[in-house]
Amino acid sequence: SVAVEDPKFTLQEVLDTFKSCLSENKEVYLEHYVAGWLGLVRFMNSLGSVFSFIAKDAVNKIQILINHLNGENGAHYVTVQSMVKYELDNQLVDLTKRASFPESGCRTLLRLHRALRWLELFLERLRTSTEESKTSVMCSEAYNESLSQHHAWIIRKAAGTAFWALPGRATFFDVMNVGTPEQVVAMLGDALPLISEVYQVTENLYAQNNILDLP
Ligand code: 1Q0
Repeated sequence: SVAVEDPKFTLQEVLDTFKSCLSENKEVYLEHYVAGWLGLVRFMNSLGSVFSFIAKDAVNKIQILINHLNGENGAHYVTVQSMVKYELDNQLVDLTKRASFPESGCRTLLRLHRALRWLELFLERLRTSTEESKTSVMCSEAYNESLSQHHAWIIRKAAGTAFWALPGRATFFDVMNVGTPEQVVAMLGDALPLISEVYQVTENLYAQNNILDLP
């Protein structure tokens, strides 16, 4: 189970997974992308059960992508680039409304991709925060600047409520299991440009294929 806690698990390892996502010619390996998300979900689960409705949706989407990867057409799902090409070339994506392909790789990954932007904004705030900074404020600011624009009112409401239950900055730093606050800040400084690059490569690919608004 992905919820099992491993005491040796650190946020550093999770963020390193995103580093291994990018191939030499800037393709995004789906296997590592999915592994990165599984790691993030483990961290979210360790923050408390208020977040389980969020974790559950993330796990559902991760599982859909794993099923594609392990399915009979798995060879087409090695990279996000090959996935997009394969699904679009074979009309396996609902472009205007959800109908025949509610679990296309393209629409499923798009949800995680939007959440990755939230993560980038949140971790950047955490990196530059002071001891007095409130995680709930950093989290909701990051959310309002990114994911919330894609969420219905009821989801925004539920997310906003969950943010108030976030542990404080010190607990966050502890749970990351990276070391002193200075080491956390340094680690985030190293990792963020890589997350940002994975995000940007995916964003450009989706923009070029006109699939940034998949239902
Ligand atoms: C740390 C607190 C986590 C806060 C996460 C912020 C995101 C809030 C999102 C709330 C909505 C989730 C419920 C379901 C929404 C779906 O409707 C939506 C659209 O999907 P669909 O199929 O209906 O079109 N789904 C999504 O938008 C996907 C959302 C996935 C969110 C995954 C966030 C996982 C983040 C984990 C990182 C946590 C740890 C960071 C570092 C902590 C270090 C200790």
